[in-house]
Amino acid sequence: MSYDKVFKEIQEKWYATWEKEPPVRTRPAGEGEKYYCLDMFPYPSGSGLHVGHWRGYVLSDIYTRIKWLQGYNILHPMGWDAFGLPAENDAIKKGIKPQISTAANIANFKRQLKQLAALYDWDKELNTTDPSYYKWTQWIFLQMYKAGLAYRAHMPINWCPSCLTGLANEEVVNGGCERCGTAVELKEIPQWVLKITNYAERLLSDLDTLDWPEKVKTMQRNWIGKSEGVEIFFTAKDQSGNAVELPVYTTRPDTIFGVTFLVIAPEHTLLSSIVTPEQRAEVADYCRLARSTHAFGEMLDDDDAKKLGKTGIFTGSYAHNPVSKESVPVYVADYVLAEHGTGIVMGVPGHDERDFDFARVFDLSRPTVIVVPDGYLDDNNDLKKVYTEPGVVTNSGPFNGLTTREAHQAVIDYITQQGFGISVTRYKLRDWIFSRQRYWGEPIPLIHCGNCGIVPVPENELPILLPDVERYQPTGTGESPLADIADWVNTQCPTCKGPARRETNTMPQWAGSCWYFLRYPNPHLSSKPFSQEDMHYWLPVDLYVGGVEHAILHLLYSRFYIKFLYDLGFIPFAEPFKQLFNQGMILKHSAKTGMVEKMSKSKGNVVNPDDIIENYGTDALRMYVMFMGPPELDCEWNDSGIEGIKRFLNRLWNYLTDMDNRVSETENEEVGVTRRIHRFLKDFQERLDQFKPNTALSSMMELINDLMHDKAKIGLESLEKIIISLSVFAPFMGSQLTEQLLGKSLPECSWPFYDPVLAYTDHVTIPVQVNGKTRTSMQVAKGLTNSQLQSAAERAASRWLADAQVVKVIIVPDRLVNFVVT
Ligand code: ANZ
Ligand code: ZN
Repeated sequence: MSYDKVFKEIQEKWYATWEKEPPVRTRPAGEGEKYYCLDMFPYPSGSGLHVGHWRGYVLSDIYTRIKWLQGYNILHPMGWDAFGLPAENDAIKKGIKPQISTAANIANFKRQLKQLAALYDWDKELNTTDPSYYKWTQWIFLQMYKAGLAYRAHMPINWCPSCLTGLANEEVVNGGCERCGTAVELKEIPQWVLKITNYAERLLSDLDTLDWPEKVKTMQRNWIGKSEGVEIFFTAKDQSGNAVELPVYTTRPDTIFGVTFLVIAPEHTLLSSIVTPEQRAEVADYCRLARSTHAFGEMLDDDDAKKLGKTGIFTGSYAHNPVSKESVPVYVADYVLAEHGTGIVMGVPGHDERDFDFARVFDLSRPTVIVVPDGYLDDNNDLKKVYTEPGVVTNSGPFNGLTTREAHQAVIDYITQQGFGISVTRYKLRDWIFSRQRYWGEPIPLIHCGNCGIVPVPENELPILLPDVERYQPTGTGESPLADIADWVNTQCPTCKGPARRETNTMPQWAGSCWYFLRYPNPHLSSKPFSQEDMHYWLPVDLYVGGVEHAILHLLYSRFYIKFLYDLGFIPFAEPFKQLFNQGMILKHSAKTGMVEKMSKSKGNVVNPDDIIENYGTDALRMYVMFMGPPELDCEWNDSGIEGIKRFLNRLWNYLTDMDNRVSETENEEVGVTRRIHRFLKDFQERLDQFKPNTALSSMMELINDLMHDKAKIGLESLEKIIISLSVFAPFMGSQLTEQLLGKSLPECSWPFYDPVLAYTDHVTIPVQVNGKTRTSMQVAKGLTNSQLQSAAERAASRWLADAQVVKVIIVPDRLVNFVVT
C-alpha cells in the first residue's frame, strides 16, 4: 500500500496516542544536560496560522527532536502573546470583547499548532493576558520604577490618529504606525518612559558576544547609533563686547580646518545675545516664520518663503575657530535643530551635503580639507560637488597627511588637551515610551494621590486586574478608556489612605514578551515570577527561532529587561538568547496582483495548512517547508514541490517496508552499504549543524536513490538509523516505522552517530567543461556513479547551461565531466 493511501490513518493514530501521552515531557531542573529551544510565541490573530508560520516552528522542532534523541532534557514551550493593539483592533472589528476573541483565536491556534506534531510541552503553556502571568509583568515594572528607570514625561510623542494611542519610536516605520501604516502625528500627553538609554553602551557592546545573524546585530547597532564626537567651543562677542561661548557639536572634528561658517538654530537661547542691532529685525522675522512652519507644519505662501530666504539669515556676528584661529560668520537657519547636539553646527561645505547647499546659496567659500578624487574640482579649482567620503586630510596645518580616521582622534586629543572642547559620545537610541492610551494591556500599577503624588501599588496587591467591561473602545482624548470606569479608577492611596486615582495607561504589547522565556520553566509558580534554580539551569535560551521583523523591537526590549533584572541580582545572566535564527518568509504568487509576494489574506495568496494536511499530511508539509530552500531566505511556495515530497515519501516508504530489501544480520561490508549510510549520516548531521535542513534532506533523498538503484539490502541497525534521521522531519512516519519495523517506540531510540572511519571518503577535484572548455571544478567523493557525477556537474555549471541545449554528456569517472551543448 503506498504511503499516500495510509498517511491519514497513521497520522490519526499517533496524534491520538500523543494526545494521551506525549512522547516527551520536560524533566525538572537539574536532570541531565538541558536544551532550551524557543519559538517566538505568536500573537493569536483572527486569521489563524498559514504555512509561513510553519517554517520557523518546524525548524525549531527539528533541533529540539535531535537534542531529545541525544538524551538532553529539553524545554520546547509554546504560549500566547495576546495583549496589545492588534488583538484589540481585531475585537473591535468583530464587535466583541478582546477577552472573548482572544480566547477563540488561541483555541484555533492551538488546534493548528498541534497538527505540527512538535514536541511542545503543553504543561508549560502561558498566556500574557492571564492575571497570574501579568501580575509579574506588573511586578517587573514596579522594580523598574523603584530603581528610577521608569519616569513620567510631558513631551511630544508619536501619536497614531487611527489606533488612537501613543507609540514608541521603534513602532514608527517610515513615519507611519507599525501596525496600521497611518502617518503618525506629534501629540503632547504625559507618558511613562523607560530609561533604556542607560543601557545603550552595554546593549551595543554585548552584541559582540552573541551567535546571532549579522544582519540583526547590524540593525541593533544602527538603531542604538553610537557616535563619538566632540563639542568644540567657538567664541563670539555680544553687543557689549563680552565673549560668548558657542559650543558646536560635530562628529567630524577631522574637518575643523574646513569650517567657513557656523549655524545656530532659530530657537537657540544664545541667539539673542549674538545678533547685531542691524540684523535684529530680519532675524526676528526669520525666527517667527521658522517657528510657525515647525509648529504647524504648514506650507509657506510665496511672500513668506521669500522673506525666509532660501534657508537662513546672517546674524551679523563672527565666531572664532579655536583650532584654525580663523573667524567665520554665524548664520541662523532652521536646518539646525535646537534639540539635537548643542543646537549649533560648524559648516563644512566641502564635505557635508547640507553645508554645501547652504554655502552655495549664501555664496560662501567651499575649501577642501580632504584630498578629493579627480572630477570634483572645476578649472578654477572650485569644488563642483560635495565629497563626503573618508580620505587623507589636507589644508589642515599639523593634521595634514593623516587619514580622516587618524585625524578624527588627533583633533579630539588636541582640543581636549587645550581645553577647546570636550569629547562626547552620543546614541541615537531614545528612552522607551511605555504607556498606551488603550484598554487591552497590562494596567500600569501606580496610583496618583493628591497628597503623596505618585505611589506604587504595594506588591502584595498585584495583580491590578484589567476590569472586564463592555465599552473599551479608545477615546482619542489622550486618555485610556480605563479613565471612565469610575469604580476601577477611584481607589485609596496606599500611603495616606486618602482618595486617589489609578494610573489609567496600559503597557505596550511588548511588555509581556520581554520576559516570557523566564516564565516557561515554571509558568504555574505563584510566589515568584521564576525560581532561581530554573534560572541557573534552563536559561539563557540555547536557540531562539523567529522572524527578523522583531530585530529592533522585541529583541532589543528583551535584552534591556534581562540586563536590568541581572543588575538587580534577580537572574545570573545578562543576555537572554545565545543563538538566534531568523527564518525567511514563504512567498506565493498572487493572482490578484500578479506578483510573487508575502502571504497575506488581503493578497488572496494564503496557503492554509489545514488543506495541505488534509491532502498530503503533516509530514509532507513539514518536509516541504524545510526542503523549499535555505531556511533563512524567503522562498516561493510551489504546489509541484509538495507533490515531489509526496513522491519521495512514497518511495521511501516502499523501500523501507519491503522485506525483500532486508538482510537478517548486519549487512555485507563489501557492497559498501554500511559505508554509504555512514556517509549519509555524516552529511546529514553536518548540514543540520550548519542550519541547512534543505540540503540535509537532499542527502537523505540521494541515499534512498542510491539504495534503490543498487537494490541494496540493509540490516536492522542501518534501518533504525535511517528511520530515526527521518523522524525529526516526519515524526508520524518515523513513529509508525519505528513501531512496525523495529518493534520499539521513538522515545526508546537514540540519535544515530556516524562512525568517522566508515564515513570517510577520498575526495577528488574534477573539472567541469562545456564544449571542452573548463568552466568550473567541483570536489566530489571518489567513486561516484555517472548519474551522480552528472547531476553534481549540472549544479556546478548551471550558469553556463542555463540557456543552452545539452546534446551529450561525456563522463570519465573521478576525472572529468564535459557537456556538449548547442
Ligand atoms: C561638521 C561636519 C562636517 C559634520 C562633515 C558632518 C559632516 P549626528 O550623528 O546625527 O549627531 N549636526 C550637529 N548638530 C546638529 C543639529 N542640532 N542639527 C542639525 N545637524 C546637526 O550628526 C552629527 C553631525 O550632524 C555633526 O557633524 C553636524 O555636522 C550635524 F563633513 O559637523 B557635522
Ligand atoms: Zn496619599
